[in-house]
Amino acid sequence: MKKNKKAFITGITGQDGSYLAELLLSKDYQVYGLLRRNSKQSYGNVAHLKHEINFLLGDLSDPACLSMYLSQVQPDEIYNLGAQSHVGESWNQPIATADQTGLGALRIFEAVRNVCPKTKVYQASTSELFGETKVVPQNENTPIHPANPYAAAKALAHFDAQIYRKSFNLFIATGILFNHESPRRSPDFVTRKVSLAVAAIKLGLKDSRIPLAEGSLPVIDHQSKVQLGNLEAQRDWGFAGDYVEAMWQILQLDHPDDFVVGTGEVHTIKELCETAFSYVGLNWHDHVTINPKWVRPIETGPLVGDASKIRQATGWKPKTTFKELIKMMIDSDLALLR
Ligand code: NAP
Ligand code: G4F
Repeated sequence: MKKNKKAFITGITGQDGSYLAELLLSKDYQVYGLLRRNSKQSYGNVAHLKHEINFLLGDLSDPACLSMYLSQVQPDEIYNLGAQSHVGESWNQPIATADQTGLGALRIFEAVRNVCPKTKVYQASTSELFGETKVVPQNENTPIHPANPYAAAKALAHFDAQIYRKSFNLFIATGILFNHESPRRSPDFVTRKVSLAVAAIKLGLKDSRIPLAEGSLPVIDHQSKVQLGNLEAQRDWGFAGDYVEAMWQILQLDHPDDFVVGTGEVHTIKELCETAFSYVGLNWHDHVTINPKWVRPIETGPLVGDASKIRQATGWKPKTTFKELIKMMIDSDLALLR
């Protein structure tokens, strides 16, 4: 009889965790998800799947619970997506970020080494590893040069993934993913902050139905403007649904390796605003203002991914264009706020 594969996902309530859980369930995996206990017993982005996922209450800060669960479940695959994933916030919470984002990964690798050394592990690395690089586009050989506490924590996890792979012959692969977004993205990130603002302004909302973004402020201010930071920053934005396919592909290979995942296309925050506001017939100049509070002490980039290696190894390529992604997010936010 064919055995269903077992996958253990950390960060299952987040954006990527939810798309990955859907993908693996569609492939008949048994899905186990590490769920942080919270006072509201909320399931985040996987509330719609709560009867299909085996939730295990725990935390990446607790090595005992990680070893216990991995020893009990003996998963075929682990996807370590759990992290304090907000770059701006990492300057305010550097120690928590180092612990969850950096040491959290190391605790997973240690548990795997001790209790399930045959399990394949995917580590969520990031384009932020390249930081202030002047090399464009970036690939797996581009020097690592973190420029914020989040990136430093991810660099620790990335280097340990490579060290544990070589030292203990473990299958630990990394995906160096460039920015990927979706209607499930938290409003703390710039694409969703903008898509929510566009929808709220288009619908003329001025009340408590307007969602909260960074610093728990409404996404638009009393003048119906969205307050942003650096409009010149450049990012390579793809769709999260496409990128979880790449994560799965990376673990289906015979050997663990590091893979850049991106679209190869770069846009400024200004272009994001122009595309988003013009989609609903508005001029972004009328609705965007700068608040220095959202300008970071050090900006990274331009971050642009050269995904030739994964394309060659697995055939993976992004399916969703930048414009399609922005439209998808705005359509979803218009429906949400209506
Ligand atoms: P996200 O939406 O912020 O989700 C983060 C997840 O991590 C949430 O489920 C969160 O749980 C969980 N988490 C945080 N601290 C934890 C802890 N101590 N113990 C257990 N779980 C914890 O992030 P995402 O966008 O899905 O990204 C997934 C991963 O890919 C992250 O590691 C991120 O750094 C990395 N990454 C993301 C991108 C991107 O553009 N999205 C690009 C490159 C790399 P709660 O719901 O309980 O908070
Ligand atoms: O949307 P962001 O906050 O994403 P950022 O910093 O690139 O990080 C995301 O992608 C990384 C991969 O490269 C992941 F590793 C990480 O976990 C996360 O998912 O900011 C994007 C850009 C930045 O240059 C920022 O300075 O947008 C600029 N920006 C301009 N105004 C803003 C704002 N960012 C935010 N969050 N809010 C603003 O008002």
